[in-house]
Amino acid sequence: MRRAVCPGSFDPVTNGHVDVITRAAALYDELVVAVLVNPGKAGLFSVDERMELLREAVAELPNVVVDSFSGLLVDYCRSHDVPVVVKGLRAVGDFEYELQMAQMNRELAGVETLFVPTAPQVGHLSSSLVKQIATFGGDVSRLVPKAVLERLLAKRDDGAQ
Ligand code: COD
Repeated sequence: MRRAVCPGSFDPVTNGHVDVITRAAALYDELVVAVLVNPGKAGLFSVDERMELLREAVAELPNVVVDSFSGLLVDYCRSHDVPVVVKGLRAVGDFEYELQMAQMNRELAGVETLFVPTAPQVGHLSSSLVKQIATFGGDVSRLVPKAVLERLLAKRDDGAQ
């Protein structure tokens, strides 16, 4: 069985992530989307919320599983017998950082990285920009899955009270 992992913060999942996940899922028998648990960095959404939003976003992809991990990605890969990491690439900035991580992950554990170039219509999307725009009342309805939009609006309304 060919397996791969698509790791990230996913705080929250955007249409850019969904595009990469959908395309990667077509290449493997099973794709694990793994949310990093980072105790040093509180996100807007808890890890459980991120996983729930991811599950809703990929509900129509039967071979995608959502999980979380802490520590090194290569340790997750080793313990779950996953030989490939899939990453999305938006621009040169992504490439420099992602290349370094890919080389390190290969050196540490022989884990290979597959880069999926972003689709032009979502290449400008990032979770941080989406959060910023939503916080200040901008329209992110075309940038995120429906469930994420609803949660962002609810969080904004809570904050405004
Ligand atoms: N189009 C295409 N790809 C996109 C888009 C988009 N619009 N938006 C995001 N992506 C890609 C990103 O390039 C990334 O590959 C992935 O989707 C996830 O993005 P984020 O922003 O949710 O997550 P990151 O970049 O914060 O995740 C970083 C990791 C958690 C993967 C990384 O820090 C990690 O592996 N940490 C574990 C600790 C570890 O092993 N460290 C040593 C590394 S050598």
